[in-house]
Amino acid sequence: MEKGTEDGVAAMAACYQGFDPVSYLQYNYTAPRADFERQDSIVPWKLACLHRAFTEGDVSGELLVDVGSGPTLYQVLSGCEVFGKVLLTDFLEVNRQELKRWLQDQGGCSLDWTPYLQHVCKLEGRRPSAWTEKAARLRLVVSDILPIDVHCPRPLSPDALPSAGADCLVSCFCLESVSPDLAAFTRALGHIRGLLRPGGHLLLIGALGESYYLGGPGVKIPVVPLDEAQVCASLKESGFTLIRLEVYTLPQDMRVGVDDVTGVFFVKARKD
Ligand code: SAM
Ligand code: HNT
Repeated sequence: MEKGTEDGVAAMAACYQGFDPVSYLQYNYTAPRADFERQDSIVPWKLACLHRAFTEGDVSGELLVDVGSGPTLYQVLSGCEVFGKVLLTDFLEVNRQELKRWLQDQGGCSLDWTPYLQHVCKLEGRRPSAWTEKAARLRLVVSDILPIDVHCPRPLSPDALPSAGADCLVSCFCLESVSPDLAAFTRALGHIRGLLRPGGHLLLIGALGESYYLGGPGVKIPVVPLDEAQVCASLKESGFTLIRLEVYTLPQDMRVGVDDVTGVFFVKARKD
């Protein structure tokens, strides 16, 4: 790594030492951003994109890897029905611990995922009360919660994946919020591409036009502000073929002062 890049990456890692899962969940995963009664709320939009992507028929295989899971589970609620094995990953131990508490079902979780599970059951045409079955399915298929660093050419430990690679990757709000600049974002995309088998799919969700977000009270984390054209160019440059890009524009009342995000993109792409 070049010196300037190395410093930028180190500065991001230092920022993340202040990340607080409880605040982050509160800021982004409660109403108004997660309002299941509203058609135009962002979280239901993300869940619908993921549901569609996993049920179109082209995404299949045995192993799904979620890159930079953070303290959240919503991003694997559809995929856990399609894949027999799901790996969750994050850079921070506090986030891996949060996920572990949910998986072990022994209490102490910072967010109740029930409305999320119920909502995705509805998308799947099941009764909302089937949420307990979905929770059990997710606990069954998540085989591990591993450390990851997308700035490393090999982001996971060498024995974490079968040599062929994963069949599918999902990654939400990770790469742009851990990269010091656009070049690092594109490079990180290339690094995670190495985790995927040829022909495997990437489902990528991220922030548009965002220059910072709060990882906790007073913890301002810089973000690479992206536009749609830059997302497409980075994908191409790092060896992905775009299948679909969708954009959600944040309504005024969802701009709640925890970041300056203006929109959210959803990408379905393939590694050739
Ligand atoms: N995926 C979750 C979501 O959709 O809300 C969390 C996204 S959060 C904005 C960014 C995550 O990236 C944090 O959980 C953080 O710990 C993780 N992270 C920080 N540095 C990273 C790195 N170098 N490699 C991979 N993940 C990193
Ligand atoms: C995290 C990113 O659902 C914007 C927005 C939502 C969820 C997570 O860069 C971090 C995040 N949302 O609206 C954002 N900031």
